[in-house]
Amino acid sequence: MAQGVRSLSKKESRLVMSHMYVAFISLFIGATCGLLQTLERSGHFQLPAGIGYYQILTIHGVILGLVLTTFFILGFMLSAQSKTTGGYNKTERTLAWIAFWLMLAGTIMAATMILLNEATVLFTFYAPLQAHVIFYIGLALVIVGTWFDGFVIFKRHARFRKENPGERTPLLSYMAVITMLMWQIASLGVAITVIFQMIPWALGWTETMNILLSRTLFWYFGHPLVYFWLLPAYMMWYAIVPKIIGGKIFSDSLARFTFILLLLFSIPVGFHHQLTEPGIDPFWKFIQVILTMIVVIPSMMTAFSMFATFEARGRELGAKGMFGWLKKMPWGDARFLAPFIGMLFFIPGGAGGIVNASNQMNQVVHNTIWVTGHFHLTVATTVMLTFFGAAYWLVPSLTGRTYTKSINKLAIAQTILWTVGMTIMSTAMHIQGLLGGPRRSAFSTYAGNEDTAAWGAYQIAQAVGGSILFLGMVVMIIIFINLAFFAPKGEEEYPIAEVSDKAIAPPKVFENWKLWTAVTLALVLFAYTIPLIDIIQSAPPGAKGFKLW
Ligand code: HAS
Repeated sequence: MAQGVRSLSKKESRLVMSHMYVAFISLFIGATCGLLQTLERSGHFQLPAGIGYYQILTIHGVILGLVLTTFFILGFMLSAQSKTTGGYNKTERTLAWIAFWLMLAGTIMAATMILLNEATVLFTFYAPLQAHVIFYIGLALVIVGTWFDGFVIFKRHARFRKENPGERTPLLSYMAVITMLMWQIASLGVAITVIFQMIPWALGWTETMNILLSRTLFWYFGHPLVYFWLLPAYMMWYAIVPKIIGGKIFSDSLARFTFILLLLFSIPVGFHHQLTEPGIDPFWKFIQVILTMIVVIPSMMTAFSMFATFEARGRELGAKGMFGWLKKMPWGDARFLAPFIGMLFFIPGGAGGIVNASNQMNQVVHNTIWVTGHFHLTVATTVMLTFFGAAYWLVPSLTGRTYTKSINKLAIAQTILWTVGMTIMSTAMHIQGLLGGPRRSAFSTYAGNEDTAAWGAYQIAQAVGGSILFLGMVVMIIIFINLAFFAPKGEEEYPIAEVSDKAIAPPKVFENWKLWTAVTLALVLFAYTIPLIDIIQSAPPGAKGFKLW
């Protein structure tokens, strides 16, 4: 039998593919729950066997938002770093496996509790909703697991610099370091609330907790969490999509600078999720709204960079005018089409984010299903379509198989299904949100109320969109299984673009990790110290001094 050629060593391919199996099993479970939710909200379907709406919603959010993303992202980043730096040594691989098993054990613990209806607390697990302690311990294990991966990524990058003095570090490894640095700093917040507040409370050691503090620590982590989803998609846009279209990276320095800005400004902005929350001084909300508007800039730089890449390639192929490049792109290749549609969806997704962050407008949309529409455009389309596009080359390149024309056709169909389904569902969510429709709310909670009659049509539209998305998910799973186990053996390229000859070399200061870590921490301290002191000192019931509970 013909042997396939893998893009990474067999050991590393196995490591990365283990992450991919968990990610795609999660896609199946989570998206199935998503379909059930939209059907139940349409008012024409009731969940069987006494299963509760909020239980399904918790599985959907945790499995897709936390598990699928984390496993896919870490798998992808390990593969990209290994590919561009020359591979991991035994210690690094062992640490990455420890990370994988810790995350998997944590996931199984948390998922079991949700399935037993002992952790119906949604993906944000806000107190006073309380879960079984095993759920929180599971979450803590997942986070600790990701820290191990972070150390592997830092260590490998440092080893590359030591072994290749004076040489430019690989762009994808650099971006992975920034992503994990942001993640390690941000996840401290959620780790603190889980370990010091939630676990003692769930064990009954403490009767109450400072809820505002726990929500603030959660959102200190929650916004960088959404950038933890976005940055790997940006890695693919900057370094991989140019290769797929036959072009080059427009500017290595611009890409690195964008990532530095994302590191600096994605953490001190959590209050934009708490704009309607009493107990936080409006001045500090205002400061964090300004910082939120600043973190929009690196996304604008990314848009600019992508346009430049497309235009430069288009002109090489003879395109004229500002949008002539559109005719020259490989539309028939799903490895390009999927991430490109992801980019397109980020235009309304990002605009919606700016609406959310604008204090007055936030009062209109907060806690409405508009917000759900926003994150289905951003994470569920921009990020997911980019990840699907990557899976089409990543999986066969790791399994020593090929991405055939027939699979590509199926992948185009999946991209179209996802685009159509998400357009219908998220548009309906945005409109229903503007009409005041609440998010996270089962049909039964407002059925029969005359004031809410206008929402009905939008909920049916969401069920139609959700059903199309479900089909898209099934097609994606078929493609994944095919690429992992059945596609013809061969060699599939791991596409990484070269930097354009016209681009200048990045300045040395970009590798000054002490500086960037210090500036990040300084911004965090600036944005959070005084409000946190306030939140702790003014904790009810009239407590003075340090009060976690
Ligand atoms: Fe958000 C809530 C603000 C981006 C995810 N967001 C959420 C929640 C999630 C989420 C999950 O300020 C709900 C959390 C919960 O459960 O409560 N968000 C923003 C802002 C941005 C933003 C300012 N969000 C994201 C991304 C996410 C995500 C990215 C996931 C991946 N978000 C908020 C706020 C809330 C919020 C408030 C709280 C709402 C509330 O009240 O609860 C910005 O980062 C957006 C910047 C993006 C841009 C777009 C740049 C466009 C590009 C595409 C270029 C296209 C090309 C193709 C090249 C400015 C890069 C062009 C081709 C042609 C042919 C034209």
